[in-house]
Amino acid sequence: MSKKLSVVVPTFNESGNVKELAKQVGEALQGIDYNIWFIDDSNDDTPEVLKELCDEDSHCRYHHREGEAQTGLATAVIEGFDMADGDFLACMDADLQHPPAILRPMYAAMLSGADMCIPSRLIKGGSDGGLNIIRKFVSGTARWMGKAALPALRNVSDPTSGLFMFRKEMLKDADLKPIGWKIMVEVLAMCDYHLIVEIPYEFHDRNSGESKISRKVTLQYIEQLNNLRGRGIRHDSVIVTRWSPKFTEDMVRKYC
Ligand SMILES: Nc1nc2c(ncn2[C@@H]2O[C@H](COP(=O)(O)OP(=O)(O)OP(=O)(O)O)[C@@H](O)[C@H]2O)c(=O)[nH]1
Ligand SMILES: [Mg+2]
Repeated sequence: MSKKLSVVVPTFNESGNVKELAKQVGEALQGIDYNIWFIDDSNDDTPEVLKELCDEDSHCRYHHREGEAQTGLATAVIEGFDMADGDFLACMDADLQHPPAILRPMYAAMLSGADMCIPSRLIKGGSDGGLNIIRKFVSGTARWMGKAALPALRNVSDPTSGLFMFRKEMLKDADLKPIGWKIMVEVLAMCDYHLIVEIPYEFHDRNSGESKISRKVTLQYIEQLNNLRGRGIRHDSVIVTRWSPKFTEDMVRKYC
């Protein structure tokens, strides 16, 4: 039986990106049963653009949050995970830094039996898209801190990104506490899983609009790691497999 995929996309002032993202996701997932859930906290015209998009494209849904007690990226993604009806859930940024074409090999990895697929910029065939030295340093430090604090992150090459796919069932008994931006770190520490597949991908420059990253996000990450050190569950039998670019192509041909 075919497996449905829901792609959850958090949005904050991304009106210049959402239509292009939906188009590219549609091209990537031809023949696959999928939908896209935009969870939006914008204060510009993004909700109007999302409404238009959802009227035009039956694969798209959106939920605009206003005046809710909690806003922010983490609560948006977790709300999206709760609302989405896919067997597999993916999380992807709206600004096209995560190329939508990667969704097809991620889906193939899930069909091959993975519990989670984590694309990586840092394995053979991947690239960070020429991040400047400061962003490289910040991102490297975040990874180092995460791995030092949490054993669950140690065998994963790119555990702090916002791009991943997993079986929705994994959320059933997981106690996710949405603080900050690093949802995948929370999933890796709190969910039960056995097989992770890593596939290479090329990170891109933001397509349009501005970055929302701030110093507060860094402080929240430290708070999150500290909190997860006490709460994280044991992962005794996890296997992390890395696919080469060639093997990834073969698996797409086999499964999709
Ligand atoms: N719903 C929601 N989405 C958010 C919020 N803050 C950021 N986002 C979205 O989260 C994703 C990641 O944010 P970015 O600003 O691209 O962060 P980044 O990729 O680390 O920074 P850049 O590399 O500069 O783009 C984007 O899709 C944003 O629109 C928020 O408060 N609420
Ligand atoms: Mg971005």
